[in-house]
Amino acid sequence: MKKVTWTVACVCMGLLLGGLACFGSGLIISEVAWAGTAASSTDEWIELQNLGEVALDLIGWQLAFGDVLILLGESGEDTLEVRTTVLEPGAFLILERTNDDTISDITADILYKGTLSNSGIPIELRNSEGVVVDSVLLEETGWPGGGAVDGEPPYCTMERTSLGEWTSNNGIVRNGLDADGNPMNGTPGQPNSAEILAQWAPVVELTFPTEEGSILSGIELVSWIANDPNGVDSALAIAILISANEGDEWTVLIENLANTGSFSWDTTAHSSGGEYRILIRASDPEGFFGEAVSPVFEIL
Ligand SMILES: [Ca+2]
Ligand SMILES: [Ca+2]
Ligand SMILES: [Ca+2]
Repeated sequence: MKKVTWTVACVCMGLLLGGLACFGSGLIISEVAWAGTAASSTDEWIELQNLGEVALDLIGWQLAFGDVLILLGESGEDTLEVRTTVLEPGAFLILERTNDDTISDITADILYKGTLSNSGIPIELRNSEGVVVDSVLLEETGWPGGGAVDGEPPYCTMERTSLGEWTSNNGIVRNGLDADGNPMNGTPGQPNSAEILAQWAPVVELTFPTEEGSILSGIELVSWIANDPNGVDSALAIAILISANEGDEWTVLIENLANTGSFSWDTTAHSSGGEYRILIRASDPEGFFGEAVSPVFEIL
């Protein structure tokens, strides 16, 4: 798949904020760059997001890990500078370690000090009453997402999904530059990569054949409907693939069809019996695709 920069992603931002609302109802820990960046492993940063419907006064809120205590609304021992004290609904809060060059093209909301160990360290987000409202829990192997120099991709951040789970930045949807000006494998100040990708991929529905075990013969009309959530439906290209072994191997039957339509398929070109499946693949001009697969059918 082609790598795409953030400019394209802005198109679907409204949808994404709605999508993120299925998890959490207030401030959450959204992304953690515990390994730093390609420029420096000490260039760690953290992203929080207000999933609530009202602006949040951050005075009294805290982010804590190990013996590090970052006050979010005011300066403190580990909080070097605070530039944002009220977070609007949907807005992100960017915390950069040590100085504002950590993410060189984005202005931090908070500068802090303190290390996120690469072997993992639990993180707690506490509200102004000291109640833990969100946290990062470790897995047996350490961090539940993200990676360092040997990560795939390298220095990928740990990103929250709309279900509240942790995953790694996919290296496809990303923004921000590190201290050396390299693009980062993260999404500071923007929705996380899995959310964007889910919103970008074309959606395709196979409308025939759809019945398990049906028997096709002669000329059959394979039909489909496809649309692109962040693009023009008519720009989609449809390919039809066929498998004679339940989907283990696929052969292209025909390509470059319209996003919605049907194809008169001469089944007599294929041997009788067999366990056939049809796959419809819809590709958009950005290189993303969505697929629909039929149930197994026979050809007579
Ligand atoms: Ca680290
Ligand atoms: Ca910065
Ligand atoms: Ca993000």
